[in-house]
Amino acid sequence: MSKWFTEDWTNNVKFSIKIKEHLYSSRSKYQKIDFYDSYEFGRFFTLDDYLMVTEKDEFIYHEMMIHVPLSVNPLIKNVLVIGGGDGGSVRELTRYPSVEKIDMVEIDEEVVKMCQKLLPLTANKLTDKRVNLYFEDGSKFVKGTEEKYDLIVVDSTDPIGPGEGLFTTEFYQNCYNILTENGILVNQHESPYFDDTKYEMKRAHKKLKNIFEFATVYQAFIPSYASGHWLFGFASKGLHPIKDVKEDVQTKFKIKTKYYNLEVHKAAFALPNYVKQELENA
Ligand code: AG3
Repeated sequence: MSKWFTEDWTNNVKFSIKIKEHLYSSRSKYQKIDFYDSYEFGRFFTLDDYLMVTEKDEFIYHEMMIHVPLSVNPLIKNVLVIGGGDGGSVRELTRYPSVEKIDMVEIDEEVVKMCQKLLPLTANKLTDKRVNLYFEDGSKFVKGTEEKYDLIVVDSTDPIGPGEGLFTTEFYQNCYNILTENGILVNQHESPYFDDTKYEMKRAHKKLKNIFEFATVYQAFIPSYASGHWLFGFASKGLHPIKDVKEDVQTKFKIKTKYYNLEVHKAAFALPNYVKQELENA
C-alpha cells in the first residue's frame, strides 16, 4: 500500500504527496517534526503537519525572500534572520560577499540539527563564518538585543503554535526599533487565497502598515504551500521596492538564481485586484 503525506489546506481541501519513505518523526519541546522522502518533491519536512520546505520548490521561497531586499539595498551588511531553521534563507544571504554578519534566531534547535542531517540542500551554509546561531524565541530576542540590523528576515511558520509571537504588533515594533535608518523587514506573509490564510495576511499587513513608513506585499508561486499563491511582506523605513531597486546587484556579485530576476522582482509587486482590495480593507 502506498503512503501519502496530507496537509489540510482548508477544512474542505487537502494536498497530498506520495511518500517514498518517512525518514524521521519526533515531538520537540515546541512542535511535531517530520521528514519525508517523496517521488515528486524530493525530501521535505513538516512542522505540526504543515509543509515547510521541499527540495523541489524551496528555491522559489528562499530566493524571493532574500534577493528582493538585497537588490533594493545592496549595502545591507548586518542581517537578522528570525526562524528559518532549515537554513535556506541563510544560504541565499551567504552568497553576498558584502553581507558581513548574519544572526539567526531559531526557537527549535532540533529543527536545525535535523535539517543539517537530512536537508543539506538548505542547511549547508549554516556553518559559514559570518553566521551566529541563537536558539531562543525571536520575539524575546528583538526586545532584548542592542544590535542594529540593516535587514530583518522573518522566516516563520504560520501564526499558530511557536510562530504566533512573530505576527504581533509588539514584535514588529521591536523589529522597527532595531533596524538601521535604511532598514528593511521582509516576512513570510501567508496566502491571499483561502479564508484562514487571507485573514492572517490582512492582520499582518495592518500591523506593519501602522508601524513602518512603507509596507506592501509581493508574491511568488510556491506549489507546495496552500493554493500555491504565496506572499511576502516588504516593510521599510523609506526604501521603495521598485523605485530603489539597483539594476546591477546580481550581475555585480555573479549570483545565479533559478527564480529571481529583475523582471520577476518588479512583477512580484503587481498585485491582483482582489488582493489589493483585501489589503486596503485590512
Ligand atoms: N516557512 C513556512 C511558510 C508557511 C508554510 N505554511 C503552510 N504550509 N501552511 C517556511 C520556512 C522556509 N525557510
